[in-house]
Amino acid sequence: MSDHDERTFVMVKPDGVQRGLIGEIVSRFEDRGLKLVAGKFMRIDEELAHDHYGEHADKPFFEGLVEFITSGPVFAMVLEGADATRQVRAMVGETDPAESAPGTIRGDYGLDLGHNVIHASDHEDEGANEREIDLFFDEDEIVDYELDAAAWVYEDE
Ligand code: IDP
Ligand code: MG
Repeated sequence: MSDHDERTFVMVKPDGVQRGLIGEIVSRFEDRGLKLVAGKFMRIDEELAHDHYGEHADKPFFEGLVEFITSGPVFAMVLEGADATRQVRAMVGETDPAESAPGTIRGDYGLDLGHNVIHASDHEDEGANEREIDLFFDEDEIVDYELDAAAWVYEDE
């Protein structure tokens, strides 16, 4: 894989779906030059919620988090690009929308920690991107293609 092929996992949470923000959010990543290589509109079941948020199992907010993430459909996706995991997290903002800068997704669309619109793999958690992609997508659901715009996004593509 070239330097432009780092993959990361992103998901519009049930609040973002209900508020009609899927298109806005996907657009931001497209506009940035990131390549959409997988997408799935789905409902998360209890088991997947526990696997996905396992690191928070001991936290007081865990039960509420599982209830929220399973409460309605989500839009899960895989994005590819240079330094994708870190760049996407920067676009997402802080965990708490109230602490997130305007211009970030959480800073523009959220006000409440429990309803922060979007999930993205944590670049500070080594391998979280690959783990989360594997959890949500089969290998044959990830689409291999050339993004013509990449020749303009990257100087050396
Ligand atoms: P992240 O989504 O920015 O990576 P994490 O600390 O991994 O943040 O927490 C996972 C999710 O759990 C958050 O996105 C948020 O929805 C929820 N969460 C985190 N901390 C709290 C809290 O203190 N109260 C309620 N929900 C929380
Ligand atoms: Mg996290």
